[in-house]
Amino acid sequence: MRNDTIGAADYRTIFAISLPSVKTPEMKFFHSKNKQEPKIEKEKRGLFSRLTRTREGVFGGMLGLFKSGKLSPEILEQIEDQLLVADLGVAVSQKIIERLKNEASKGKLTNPNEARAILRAVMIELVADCEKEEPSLYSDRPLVVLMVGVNGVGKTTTLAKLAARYTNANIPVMLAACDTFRAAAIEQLQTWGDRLQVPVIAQSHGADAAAVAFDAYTAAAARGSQILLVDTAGRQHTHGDLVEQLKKVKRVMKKANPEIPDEVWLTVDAGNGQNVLSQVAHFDEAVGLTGLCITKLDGTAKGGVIFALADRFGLPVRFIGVGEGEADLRPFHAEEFVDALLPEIGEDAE
Ligand SMILES: Nc1nc2c(ncn2[C@@H]2O[C@H](COP(=O)(O)OP(=O)(O)OP(=O)(O)O)[C@@H](O)[C@H]2O)c(=O)[nH]1
Ligand SMILES: [Mg+2]
Repeated sequence: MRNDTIGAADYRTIFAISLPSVKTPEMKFFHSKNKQEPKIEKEKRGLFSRLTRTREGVFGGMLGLFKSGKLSPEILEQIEDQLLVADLGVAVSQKIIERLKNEASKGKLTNPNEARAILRAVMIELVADCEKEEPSLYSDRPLVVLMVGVNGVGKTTTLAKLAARYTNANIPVMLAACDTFRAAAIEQLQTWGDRLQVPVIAQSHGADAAAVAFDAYTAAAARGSQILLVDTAGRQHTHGDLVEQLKKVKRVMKKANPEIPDEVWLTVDAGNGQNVLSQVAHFDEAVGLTGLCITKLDGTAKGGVIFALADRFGLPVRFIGVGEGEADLRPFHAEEFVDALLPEIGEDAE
């Protein structure tokens, strides 16, 4: 039976993904194009297979350390080393160690299963506040998301994955090619636009990025787009001119509508480890961040950096990138993420 028109709530249930709600008195309807959207179990399995490096490289071995049922100082030291390898950072690693010691002193840590349960609880606690509802859409103007970050972290790819995600839910998207700095950046975005059949507003290489952003918002509002995703040039946060240009993009956007951008998302590469902490601090100071996208979790054993970020900044983790394809983007769910990092006992931990 064909069922092309389904309500947003039904859509969420059927496809088990959280989509943004729409700020409108009347109900918005999403049309399903993609009947093959993964169910939550499939998504979970997918995530599990993508986080193999951090899970097997770090947490599997670590749970094995609890086999003796004793938490000697040497074992605690090895556990801390493993946590540091996964890039949870010193502060978070020490918090976890303290918790383990505390539970051990109550006699609650006598085997790997108990260790897993305690680790799971403490890790979920650490990142629970980073899981947030997706921002609501507006009925009368596009939601504007400004994507920022240093070179090569995956901003443009993440933006394209987001465009695919919204397009699949029949939410009209527009892209703004505001990376006018790097040669070929505009073409890269246009290629994605062609592939996803999403309009791209662009000028030529070297054009004023702020002017492109202004035009793109005007076009998106005129054409009834519900989301405008703005690509920007990869810049080192220490590169003063480019940071100023980014601030200008934000300022000029506000001339089109003082409320925009609604969201400023910093993309960081999980493989960059603790360096991402200074990236977040600098970009937050320069343009005010409302969320993070954490990419390349599939290619690194440093997936623990999310815990360090949560501990230090507490910013929402909007999405995680687990591959190069357009479907390799997941909303961040604390429990699902931790479950994908911790092997079941009798599996990798043996
Ligand atoms: N394995 C993996 N690769 C990714 C992921 N996200 C992005 N990439 C790859 O990272 C590389 C850089 O991605 P871009 O999206 O061009 O990065 P960018 O931040 O826009 O780069 P600049 O515009 O040069 O600053 C590309 O080869 C992407 O395919 C991810 O989640 N996993
Ligand atoms: Mg780019």
